[in-house]
Amino acid sequence: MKIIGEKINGTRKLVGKAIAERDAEFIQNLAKRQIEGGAHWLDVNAGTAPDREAADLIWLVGLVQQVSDAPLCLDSANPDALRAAMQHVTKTPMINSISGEQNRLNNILPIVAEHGCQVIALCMDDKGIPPTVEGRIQVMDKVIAEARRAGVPDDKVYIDPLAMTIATNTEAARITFNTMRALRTQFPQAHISCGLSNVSFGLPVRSLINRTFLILALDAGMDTAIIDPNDRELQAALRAADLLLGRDKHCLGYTRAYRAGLLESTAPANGKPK
Ligand code: THG
Repeated sequence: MKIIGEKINGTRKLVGKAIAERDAEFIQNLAKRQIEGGAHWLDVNAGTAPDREAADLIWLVGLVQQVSDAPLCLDSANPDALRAAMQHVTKTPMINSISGEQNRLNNILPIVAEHGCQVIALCMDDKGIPPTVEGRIQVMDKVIAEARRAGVPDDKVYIDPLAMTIATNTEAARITFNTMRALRTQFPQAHISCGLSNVSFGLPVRSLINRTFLILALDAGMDTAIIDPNDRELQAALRAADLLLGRDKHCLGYTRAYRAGLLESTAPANGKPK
């Protein structure tokens, strides 16, 4: 599975403060640590203040690129901010995101097509997030058709079926997993991605729910996730699940992670003598 590091997100309190105060060291540390944790892309979200977003995003892009060669995942719904940031990236970034919303199809999809970007596509439109699997697939039928028409091939699209909180609807995760299974069949060349943390919103021990969701989503066909790469338990669960699902040839990823000391939890799990 590929990892998009979630931490440089201006909607998080401390990151928002670091952006407002131009605290370069704070942001660059987040970038470096996530790369050490194995992130393949770094999500960069400048927050949602319309008057500052473009300038803040450009500042973040420059800083992150000083300490990391990883491609960025530009997380914004604002076409002007995205276009501005595109002028400053050194590697072709992933764009997060398009959806069935007309504004995004009209104004963000052309940026994706013009620059040959990979793109996250959300299963929602101007009417919101459809409550059923069928509704989410219908939205994606339209988005993929528009993407193809614009010249964006399916294998550059990372479909996000959207994870809603389980606290208010205990069917929410099952709908997400079933949507993933349907997407796998419908769009075999496309990738399937997801941001996990919404699913546990409002419940205690969120990390337990998040990592269990991750394992079930991997079985449903997810190949990319927006996560905290520095969450050890999440990483260990991920490697074991990849192994058990036959996605780790010769157990190489697992044994390498073991030798790097990444798999032992901090508490003894099974009482096995050392
Ligand atoms: N889909 C897509 N993009 C997304 C989301 C999605 N971008 C934003 C969000 N959802 C994913 N990013 C985050 C970033 C941080 C957190 C949650 C989601 C978060 N972090 C904890 C905090 O701020 O306290 C710290 C880490 C943790 O506890 O795991 O909550 O769904 N396409």
